[in-house]
Amino acid sequence: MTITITAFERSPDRGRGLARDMRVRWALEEVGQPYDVRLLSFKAMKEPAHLALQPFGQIPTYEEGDLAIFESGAIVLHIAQHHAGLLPENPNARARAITWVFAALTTMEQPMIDREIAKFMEGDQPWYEQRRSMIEERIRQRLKELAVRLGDADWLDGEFSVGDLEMVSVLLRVKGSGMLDDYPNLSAYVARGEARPAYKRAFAAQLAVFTAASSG
Ligand code: GTB
Repeated sequence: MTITITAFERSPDRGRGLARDMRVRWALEEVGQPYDVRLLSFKAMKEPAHLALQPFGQIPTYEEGDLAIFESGAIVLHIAQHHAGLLPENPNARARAITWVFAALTTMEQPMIDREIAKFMEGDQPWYEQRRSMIEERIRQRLKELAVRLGDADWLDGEFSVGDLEMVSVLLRVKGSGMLDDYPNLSAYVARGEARPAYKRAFAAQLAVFTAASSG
């Protein structure tokens, strides 16, 4: 059955792989599943046809046969559960890999989202600088704790898993800020993720969409 995902017709991240279809593309590339992409304008994302698939009018979504789901974390987990390559066979190791998915999407990512919301929605407020430094302190604390846990391992729990896919994706959100530079093992961890052939194929595919939209 054909897998179809949705992505921005013209991504605000300008093809830097930060929009969340990238995580789904990466997972599909890791497990070797071909997929189609339906590109959406911001207007189309808020229309009934898309709202029926994604009640918040966002990308990405995932359709396969009579299954339609949304939330990139749920989509990536679905892919990992139905195809070999992203979850260990051993039940305990599997549970730990899933734990890292949640750690990435909640404990690690939340303050990063707060930082971006503060920048775009509150950047002109007189108290913005104070808020920004408070949020960045929370992010640094999480980075420090993660760096301690990762130590000199390649991946968070043995072999590369869906937990690493989500964690690297989340850390990429702050790569441009310089905050990762204080944690060389985390920088190297992110670089290992980006060096994976599946990541590179996914990145190239989403960049090609932006390049085509910009030249058209
Ligand atoms: N929790 C949902 C999920 O994981 O699927 C969140 C989905 C989401 O935030 N989608 C965003 C969206 O559709 C795009 S990815 N936004 C449109 C809207 O809400 O109207 C988030 C994103 C957007 C832009 C950048 N960027 O420019 O760097 C990075 C990430």
